[in-house]
Amino acid sequence: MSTDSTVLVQRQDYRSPDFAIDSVDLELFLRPQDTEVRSRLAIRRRNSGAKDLLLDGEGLELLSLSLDGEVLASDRYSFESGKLRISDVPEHFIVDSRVRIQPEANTALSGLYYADAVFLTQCEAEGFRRITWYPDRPDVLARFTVTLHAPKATCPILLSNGNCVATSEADNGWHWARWEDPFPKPCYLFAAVGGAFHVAKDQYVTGSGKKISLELHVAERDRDACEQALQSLKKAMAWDEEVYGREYDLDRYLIVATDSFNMGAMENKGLNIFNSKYVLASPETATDADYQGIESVIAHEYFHNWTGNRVTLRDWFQLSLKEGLTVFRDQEFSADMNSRGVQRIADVRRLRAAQFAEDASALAHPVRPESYKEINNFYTATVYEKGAEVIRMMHTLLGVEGFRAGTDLYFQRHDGQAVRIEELLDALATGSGRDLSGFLRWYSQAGTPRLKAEGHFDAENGRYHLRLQQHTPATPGQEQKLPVPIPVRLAFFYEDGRAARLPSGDEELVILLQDATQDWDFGPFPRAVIPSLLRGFSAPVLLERADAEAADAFLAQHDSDPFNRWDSLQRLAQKALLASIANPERSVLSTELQAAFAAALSQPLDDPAFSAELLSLPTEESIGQLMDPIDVDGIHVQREALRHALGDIFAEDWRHLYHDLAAPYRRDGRAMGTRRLRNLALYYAMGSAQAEEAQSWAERQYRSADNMTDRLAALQVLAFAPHYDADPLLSDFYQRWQSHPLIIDRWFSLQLGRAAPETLRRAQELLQHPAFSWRVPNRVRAVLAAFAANLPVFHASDGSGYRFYAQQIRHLDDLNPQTAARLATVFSRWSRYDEERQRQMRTVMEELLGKDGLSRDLGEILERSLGVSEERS
Ligand code: B3K
Ligand code: ZN
Repeated sequence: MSTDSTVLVQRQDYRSPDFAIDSVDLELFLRPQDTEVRSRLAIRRRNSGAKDLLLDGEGLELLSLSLDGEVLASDRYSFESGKLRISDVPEHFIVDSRVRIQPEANTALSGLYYADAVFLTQCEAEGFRRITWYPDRPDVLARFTVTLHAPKATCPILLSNGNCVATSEADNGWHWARWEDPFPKPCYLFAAVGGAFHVAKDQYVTGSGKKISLELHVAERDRDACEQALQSLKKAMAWDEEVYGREYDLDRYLIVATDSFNMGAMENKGLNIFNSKYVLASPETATDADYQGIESVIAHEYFHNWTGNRVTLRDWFQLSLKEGLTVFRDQEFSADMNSRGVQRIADVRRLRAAQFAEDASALAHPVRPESYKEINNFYTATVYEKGAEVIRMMHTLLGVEGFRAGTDLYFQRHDGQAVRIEELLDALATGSGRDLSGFLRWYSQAGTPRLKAEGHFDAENGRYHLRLQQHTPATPGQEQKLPVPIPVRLAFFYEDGRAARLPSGDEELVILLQDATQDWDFGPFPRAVIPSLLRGFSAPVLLERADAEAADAFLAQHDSDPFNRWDSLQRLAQKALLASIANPERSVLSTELQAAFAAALSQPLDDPAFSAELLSLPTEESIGQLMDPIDVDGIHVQREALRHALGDIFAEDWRHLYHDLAAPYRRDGRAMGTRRLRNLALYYAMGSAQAEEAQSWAERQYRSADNMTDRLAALQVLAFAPHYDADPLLSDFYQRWQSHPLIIDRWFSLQLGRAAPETLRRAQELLQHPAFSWRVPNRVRAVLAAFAANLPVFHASDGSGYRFYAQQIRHLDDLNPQTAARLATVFSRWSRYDEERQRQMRTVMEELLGKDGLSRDLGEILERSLGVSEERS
């Protein structure tokens, strides 16, 4: 391990920067193996006590260094663990440096890299130090001028942040372009791109009449797959004006798509760089879910222009200040563009799957962590998704207008600044006139609160008494927990399913639980009522109702809140599954569940996407979260049994749905929901006694589909079916789509879904396939993440799944530590399994920890997972 791998950065150690950077002039001479970076920094002292200047750098070959035009003598500067120290600097001065870097050898995809004949950058969080010597921290804001030089033939397009102010050609076939960004920014928002692209252009006119040129840069072969991204961008721009009063601030908005990217996308000022998964779509190549992913990620990066870029972070501990708020904004945008109820269900499903699991693992941490070794390890579901839930709770309490008054004040006060989460909370509180101080605890306390609800109807006085109690279990390093403010949205129903009005005339209200225990009293009501609690999932907690049994059966049929109706039905299914896992003799289909399914199937199909949600089985992961220890095999067997039972009992419904819902391709919400429901019917039919017939439906659907959603859904049910030989169809699929990397990613994953021992061999073979590449994170994830998601195979009792997976992580860590570390987080949940599996998971982690040249990224994840951070730091 490198020496600085043990440096623990602590939030409380923050010190404001000693020097300010007034301007940065960068000049890059782009060559794949040997790029020269010239930098001129105009620097000013801010802290009179500081004598020496410290700059960050990583993997830079220093070619020259001078101060105010004088080459620096070797006794004026020194190197110390990733830093360059220049001693005794004056008040104002200029530092010129020249360094050499190697973009093609950069497989970590952080800093400047070269992939698919394109030069790209990724600087968040600390990639800029891999490009030049610089104070690489978010609270140093500077004005950037960037000149890019490259051969015109291979790099006809040269892009950076802001406005292009000059271009010119040289005699040797090279050309250059100069870009100026008028907005001072931290270096993590710097971007530069050089390559050949097709440019899809559009225009957006802002509310104040400014014309913005929208330019999407994609590979030539993808020229017809740009429409969704451009439309989504225009919708997001209009929405941010309408809902937050925020206009775009540059003349151009540039997006570049690449297949080689560590995450989803990056919000660099005026020049977003995107994983092509979140840009490219056509009906033949993209699924409905892909279309929605594009809409949401395009919006997310666009919204960062105000929440992240114009107002940025003081330090990396504040990451959720931009990410939690921006996720909340993109969730609300998607809810406004699509069905609000279905959106909320999808968001909570993701929160529970990723964030609740994180809270229950050795990696549990607060939304604002207290320390880190590698900040890239904290781009987590907790910082993003739980962070968004905390914002949502405050939005629920303040209401639309109060919240808007708060964000207006936030932008007015902090535009151009680098701030903390406190500044946001203070602006929301002052702007709305409400006290939000208790919410800071949501940022400092890790763990998922348990919310216990007990209540009864008092027939004497017609009142409903409700007692709410909260308790947050201990998490690593945080034994004692205190109460947090929990907004609970609730409504009441009569036993005939009609909504009960409260004396105030409202049908719904929000109460705020602040203490460990609080009591409420509602009514009077003319007759008995049943409450619907935590509607819309108004707080990120685990709700335990004393009357769950009766309430779930009732609410699964009658709740008018789509989220709660869905959640009640899910709980009925989970309960039935847990009972039959514990006692495999009993039938897995309970009466309540059957009744709820029958009700869902007989209701009119106004919202087919919502019907599909109601009728979907809980995931294996979500059932596992309720078990201690997790019985992966039992879960899989019983879930398949339940699928089979529902497939048989409602065989006629599935058959009708499947045949009646067939329709030519359209792409509105209703058509997408209809496809989803129809493919769900196919899924149940394939798991039932009519499987053989359903198989022929699926084969026909695979061959004749006029869109990728249906084609892939058909292929998936066949590929996952235990006794079906899907290889002929899989090779047909490969032949058809081999020139489309995003589809070939699906092809890799599809082969790893079958819960059978031979899946391990398939995974091994896929790593040898000519189309597999260790350098492309999408491809690596297509195999490894899909493998880990196959619970019976990954958790095979002989440990073979763990060993295979760990071996690949070991290899990947040498190339791309960030992606290796992220994939390794699945092991952090080891303590949730039986003792033998625990031992096997710990063993492979311990072995990895001893690896030569272990990265700081992977090292930190393993140490925290094993609970050995103390000894090593
Ligand atoms: N801000 C980037 C994430 C950067 C991740 C660095 N490891 C994308 C986003 O959240 O919008
Ligand atoms: Zn973000």
